[in-house]
Amino acid sequence: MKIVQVSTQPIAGQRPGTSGLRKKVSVFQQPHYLENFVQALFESLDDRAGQTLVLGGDGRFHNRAAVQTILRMAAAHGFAKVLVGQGGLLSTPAASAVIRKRGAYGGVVLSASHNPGGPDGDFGIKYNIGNGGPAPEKVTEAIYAGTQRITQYPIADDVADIDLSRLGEQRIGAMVVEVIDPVADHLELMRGLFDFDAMRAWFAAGNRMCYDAMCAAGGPYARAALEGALGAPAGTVINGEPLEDFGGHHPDPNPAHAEALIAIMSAADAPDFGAASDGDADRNMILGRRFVVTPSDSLAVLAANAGRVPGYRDGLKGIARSMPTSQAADRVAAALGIPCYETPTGWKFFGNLLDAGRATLCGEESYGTGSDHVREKDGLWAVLFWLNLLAATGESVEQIVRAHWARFGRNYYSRHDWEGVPTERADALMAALRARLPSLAGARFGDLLIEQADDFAYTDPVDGSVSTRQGVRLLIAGGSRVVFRLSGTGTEGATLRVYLERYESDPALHDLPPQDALGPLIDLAEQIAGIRAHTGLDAPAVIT
Ligand code: VG1
Ligand code: CO
Repeated sequence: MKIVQVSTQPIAGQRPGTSGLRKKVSVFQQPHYLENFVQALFESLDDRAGQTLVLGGDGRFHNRAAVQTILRMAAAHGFAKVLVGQGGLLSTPAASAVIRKRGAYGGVVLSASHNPGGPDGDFGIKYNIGNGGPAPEKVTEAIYAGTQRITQYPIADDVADIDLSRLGEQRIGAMVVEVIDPVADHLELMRGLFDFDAMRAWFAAGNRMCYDAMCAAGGPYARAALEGALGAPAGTVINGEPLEDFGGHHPDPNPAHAEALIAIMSAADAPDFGAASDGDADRNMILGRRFVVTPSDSLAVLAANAGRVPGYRDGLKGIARSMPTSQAADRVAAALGIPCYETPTGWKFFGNLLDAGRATLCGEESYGTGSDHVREKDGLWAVLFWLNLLAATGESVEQIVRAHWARFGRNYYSRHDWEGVPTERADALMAALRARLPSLAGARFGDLLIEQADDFAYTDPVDGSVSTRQGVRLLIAGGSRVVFRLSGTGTEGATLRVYLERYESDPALHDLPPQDALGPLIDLAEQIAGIRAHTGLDAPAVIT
């Protein structure tokens, strides 16, 4: 193996966002773009020589080429071994599981998650540390700093591509590349948590399910678990073949982007249970027959029913949710007598709580749910958790959720995404909102009294690190909230996310259409933030 030093120079804009560095594929294809970032990453890992890395991605366009480049750079940096998913594929939760099980130093996940793929779509890269979770901010900031002072990077020059289809060991110089089954370790973990016999019996009794893998990384995992281990009929998983462009779709499991599944679950002969996962299979959407489960409710329902599932029978240590996620989980935590933590958006903020044994379940309003079994959100895990509940109770999805509302009350919830806003306009909106904050506390708008208005800041209770400016909150008397923040995962312009929540204890009022129930809050958000005037848009692009 010959190592060459390639001269390069810093490229602007390589700061990781909510979940890694995401850019258009064409940006990643520019000379040195990927290499510079990987160099800054490897350089930040002081004791990398002789270590084992995990590598894989969601299978989108550019995944395989990027895998080969990263392998050649890893060899030049003296890593002893890299575990790569077959075909370059590893879902985000599977990468987390493999890092933990194999005791790897860390892992590189190539994903832009729910963003569209293909030559004109997006690409992404993120680094996960030895606990299997996304690198915390101090690591991503060190990587970013490295990208700003880079002058050269080493790479193995005269080596053939690794055959990613062949399981087993190959070599680049002294470095071993082991191509692994991307599904096995994760499936084994699932078997240890859930009652596979009960779920198998549920299918054997004729209950039906539809899992939409959205032509993304989740397909092989869902097929192995549902159609393989659980004996569900072939065809239970649809769009199960990962495609480089996700079949032209947006692999984002929400009612707006998973239209085909919504249609199947709305039909007269709809299956009993519907689910979908995103590009890298860490998100999940849960559906009953003609019934949609809000992700925030899903977290609360899983927490309230955890005792019915083998892996959580001994109880939960705590629950953690991102700040914009509804407070439904807080009510469950209070009933269980366990803490509920509120963190900024992004899974990296859950890592310390999970490592310290303070939280067992975590969730985000953006269709992300997970637990301490890995350090990422996990789509298939959430789906199996629900399936285990259906099998254990014999109830339907709708019955379980309605019973939950009857006991805890309903947190009506919606997120409005205003997409494609010019960055300056979005920044101006947020700046104006922040400037108004001092005058909003105590202000009354019709029936709504704003009790507190602030910009969310988080102090990590484990390591004391502080993250500021994590979203503007209007906390309203009675538990309602409006939250504003800008997305940190997009690649074009800005996306304004407006999060709306209203608590309703009266069971007679648990059947309102959410947009109606939240109407006064939607009006309040417009009145205070001037969304239409600032963005120049008439309506949100996506409502979930
Ligand atoms: C979004 C979601 C956030 C999630 C993140 C990564 O971030 O809101 O909850 O953790 O995506 O998810 P943002 O900054 O765009 O709001 V994934 O499945 O795209 O890696
Ligand atoms: Co994802």
